[in-house]
Amino acid sequence: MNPIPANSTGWIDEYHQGVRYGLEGEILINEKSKFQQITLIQSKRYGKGLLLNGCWMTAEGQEKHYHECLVHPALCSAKCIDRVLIIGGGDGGTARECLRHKEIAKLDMVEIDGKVIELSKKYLPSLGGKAWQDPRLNVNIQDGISWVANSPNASYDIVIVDGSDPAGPAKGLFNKAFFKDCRRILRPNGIFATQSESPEAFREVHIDIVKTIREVFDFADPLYGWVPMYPSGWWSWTFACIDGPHYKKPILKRAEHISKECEIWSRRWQKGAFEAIPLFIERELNK
Ligand code: SPD
Repeated sequence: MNPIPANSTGWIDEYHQGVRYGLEGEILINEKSKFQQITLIQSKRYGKGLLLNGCWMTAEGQEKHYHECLVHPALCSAKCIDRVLIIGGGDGGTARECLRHKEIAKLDMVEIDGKVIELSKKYLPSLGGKAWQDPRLNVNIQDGISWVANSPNASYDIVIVDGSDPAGPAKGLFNKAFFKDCRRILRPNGIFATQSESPEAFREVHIDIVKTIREVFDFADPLYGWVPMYPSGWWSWTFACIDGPHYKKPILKRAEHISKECEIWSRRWQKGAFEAIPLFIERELNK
């Protein structure tokens, strides 16, 4: 776990070997839940922010860079989006973006750490916004891995994994057994989406995630964008399907409606982001 010292210079950093990624601000809350160290900060530049085990998760002024890119490639492209599952996502940002889609009838969200939800509602209310009151949202405080393992076959149109980094409570959200269960619970035309780390700061981890998803799903592709506060700023999300790369073809009417209120995501942005695969990653994936 990364240390979070309330240091004298007012910089709050995520530390890795030889590098650190920081925002200037002050620590509001720094407490240990049953699962992890939860830190909430007030930053000078990007509003309030959240770290788990010393790693950046989100900040009010940057969350759209992450949540729009995780949610809309899947939700704008799948034929049917009646039943949706989010694993993780305790700050509420992923649920908020999902529930902008009126075609969703039921959204199950499974977050292992109730404390993350409680503190996000209090300190980051704009992330969840109206989603917390939406009757379509069904929040479950429990382990996402067992939720997926116990869900019936073909029970969801969309499965979104909004976990933290592959260590601590989120470690089991990146292995083959978990991805296999995600495939099993997807309906035939469904789309799976997960955050898949940085192609620069965590190159090996990123490659391993994409390769593992490709071993499980018939179609899978990483999409590249930016979350400036995350390690290196360069980030990725990976989408997968069983019967064709549906995530690459957003439905025009739905996409136009959704992108009207987006900051980052649009059909055009998405097209470029799938194409923007760095050559070193493409070589590794083709080996
Ligand atoms: N190091 C950042 C990994 C991304 C984790 N998910 C962010 C949660 C935002 N809902």
